[in-house]
Amino acid sequence: EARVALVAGSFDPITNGHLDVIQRAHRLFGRVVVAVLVNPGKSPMLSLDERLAVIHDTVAGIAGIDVVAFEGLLVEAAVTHGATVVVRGLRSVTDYEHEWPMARMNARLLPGLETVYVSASAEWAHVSSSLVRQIHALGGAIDAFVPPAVLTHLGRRDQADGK
Ligand code: COD
Repeated sequence: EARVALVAGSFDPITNGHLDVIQRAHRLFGRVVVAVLVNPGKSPMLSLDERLAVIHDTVAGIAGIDVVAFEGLLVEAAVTHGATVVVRGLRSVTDYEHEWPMARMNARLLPGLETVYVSASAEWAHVSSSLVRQIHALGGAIDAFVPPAVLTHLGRRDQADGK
C-alpha cells in the first residue's frame, strides 16, 4: 500500500528547491500532501491564500499531490491527512542540526511517523525563501529561483495596486 508523504513548510514563497523536494517525494511515495503553515512568522511576502494558490498552480495536473493549510502541530496534520512519512530537504549540516530534534520529537509525539531526508540538489542548495524575499523586497529579479506561478501572482498583485 502506498504511503502518503507530508512535505510541510512556510513556502513564503515556494522556491525551486521546495519544488524539487516535492517532486522527489512524489517519485518516492506516489502520494504527497504539501502542508502550508498558516502563520509563517513576521512580515510574510505572500498571504496564506496566495501561498496556497501559487502551490496549487505549480503542481496542477500532477496526480497524487494535494495542497492543504495547517495550523498547530505537524503531527496533527499528518494524522488528519493520513501521512506516515515526513519528507524534508537537507541543504547543509546546519539544516541537519535543526532537523534532527524535530524528527525525533515528531516521532515521540506520533509513534511510527518516519522522517526521510532528500539531499538538496546542487542547483538549488543555495536557494531559500528568506533570501528570495529579501531580493524581491529590494527590487531584484527572483525568476531564476521560484516557479513561474510566484511571479504571475506577484504581477497580478502589482496590477491591482496600480504599479
Ligand atoms: N533545497 C532543498 N530543500 C529545501 C530548500 C532547497 N533549496 N529550501 C528549503 N528546503 C526544505 C527545508 O529543508 C524543509 O525541509 C522544507 O524545504 C521546507 O522549508 P521551509 O523553510 O519553507 O519551512 P520550515 O522549515 O520553516 O517549516 C517548518 C515546519 C512547518 C515544518 C515547522 O515549523 C513545524 O513543524 N511547525 C509545526 C509546529 C510543530 O509541530 N512543532 C513541533 C515540531 S517538533
